Amino acid sequence: MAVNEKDLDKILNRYPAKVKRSRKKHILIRDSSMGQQEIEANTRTIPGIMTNRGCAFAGCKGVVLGPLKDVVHIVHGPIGCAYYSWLTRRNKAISEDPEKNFLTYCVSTDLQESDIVFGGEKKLARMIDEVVEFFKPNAITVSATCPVGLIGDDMQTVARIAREKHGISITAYNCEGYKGVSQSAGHHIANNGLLEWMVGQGDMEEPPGKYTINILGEYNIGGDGWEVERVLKEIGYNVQAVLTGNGSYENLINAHVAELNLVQCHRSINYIADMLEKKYGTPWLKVNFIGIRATCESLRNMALYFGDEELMRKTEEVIARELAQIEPQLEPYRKICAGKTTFCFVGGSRGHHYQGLYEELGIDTMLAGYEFAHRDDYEGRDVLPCIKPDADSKNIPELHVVPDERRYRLKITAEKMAELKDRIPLGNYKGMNVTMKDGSVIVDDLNHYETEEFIEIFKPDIFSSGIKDKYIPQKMGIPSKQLHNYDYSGPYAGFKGAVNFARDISMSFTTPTWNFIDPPWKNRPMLEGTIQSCADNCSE
Ligand code: CFM
Repeated sequence: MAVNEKDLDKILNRYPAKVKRSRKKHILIRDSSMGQQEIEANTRTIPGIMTNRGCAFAGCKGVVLGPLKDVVHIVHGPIGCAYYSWLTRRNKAISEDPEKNFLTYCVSTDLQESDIVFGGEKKLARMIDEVVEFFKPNAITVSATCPVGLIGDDMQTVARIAREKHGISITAYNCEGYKGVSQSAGHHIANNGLLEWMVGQGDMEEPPGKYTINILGEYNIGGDGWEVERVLKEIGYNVQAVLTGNGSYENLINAHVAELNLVQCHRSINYIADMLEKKYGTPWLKVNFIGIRATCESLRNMALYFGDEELMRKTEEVIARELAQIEPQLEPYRKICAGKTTFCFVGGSRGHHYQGLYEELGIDTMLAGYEFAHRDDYEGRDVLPCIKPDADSKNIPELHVVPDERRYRLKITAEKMAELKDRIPLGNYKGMNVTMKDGSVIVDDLNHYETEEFIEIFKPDIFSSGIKDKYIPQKMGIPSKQLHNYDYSGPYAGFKGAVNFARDISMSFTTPTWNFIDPPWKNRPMLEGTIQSCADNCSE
């Protein structure tokens, strides 16, 4: 089933004219003959539209900072924001020292009406004292929710005084929910804080071993990061820090010693990847450990970067061994999945990352998009100079980063860097659009109404979704697979993760549940008519 401009118009015509004009810019029909197709992204959702987006607080505390396990993350605000961002993302963590894993706690200043009227600074200061006394964490972060910004609590000063008092890292993040158009703003705020206050605070001067890397933008959802690390360690890599899945302040402060930074989720972490290159001279490589082909390619690109024969040999050996193990396991699932179709709509990176894995199972992506990504995640980083800053993006501070006088050093020569850039995505990401098939649809900030309409057009066999949208397709008789928290399953990354994914998707297709529900179009009459009043022609 293909879609054309007329079909799109039919969907958009239900909107008021102004809304239609706006939404039209967020939807593309992929046509490679048109070269770079521009899409509008990272702009405010129109009030009244049922979006799946979150807020800046979610992006800062929930996504980027929250997974650091040896840190107590204080939510400064009313209890709801803390409660609903408590353990819902399935970013797993395990600590050698169980006393230093605080992720299971929900810590909040629980602001009451009197605090909103008279200010919450004293309460916050008291809470920090208590947290230090009870938990003795390696660090504390304080994230602001909406009312804190409105009443003007000076969290930065509270944090500075507490830092001096307790002698540990205590940092505050002005990530009020309304700051920016989505959680994406919060990613940026958190990236700034990690660079300013954490990375580089350790005293390591040299990498602790050969092939020392950091993994950026891997959050260990359902254990993804563990599967990736298993393979990397087997090849011989030394993972210094992960930002931030199963990550720790303890390792993060020495992240400056890495020879290479891997970037898994470009959207949430590209800021610090760039800033680390400027400050320490560490290049970043775009990787994707979702999907078998993408995993193999990422591993091979890493080996090319280090340019070591032994590393390349070991990489091929591990790839061959892993493939021999998983291929027979995938076989029965491939038979179930062959010829099926999907929608792949996730937050900021997975809408792209999962398409390759679907393809390997024989599943075609008809529609894809991101909730809150920016134009570069669709069109590639070459578009960055063309993106005009607006009032919302100017709201988030840009750090002015300069090379660290003592620690900056080029990890590879400038010539080698230039040569590698032609061959591998070093410091570059080409975005989602180029990998999508002609005729497929790309939608930014897909909403509930459009979801229903596109489902009726394409009738996909499965829908990749989050908690807010998953019940729309399910009520229409179409299985959905949450690609945010994996519906309590996972890991889906790397080699073994691909088998888990194939199994879960196959179960969705084969469960008899769907025999009990009919999609709306099944019972709808083929012909539609209207009944006219007979008043004009009738004699009575
Ligand atoms: Fe990156 Fe993520 Fe994603 Fe994201 Fe998220 Fe997430 Fe996501 Mo949900 S950091 S952009 S803000 S890959 S929580 S682990 S699944 S929307 S596509």
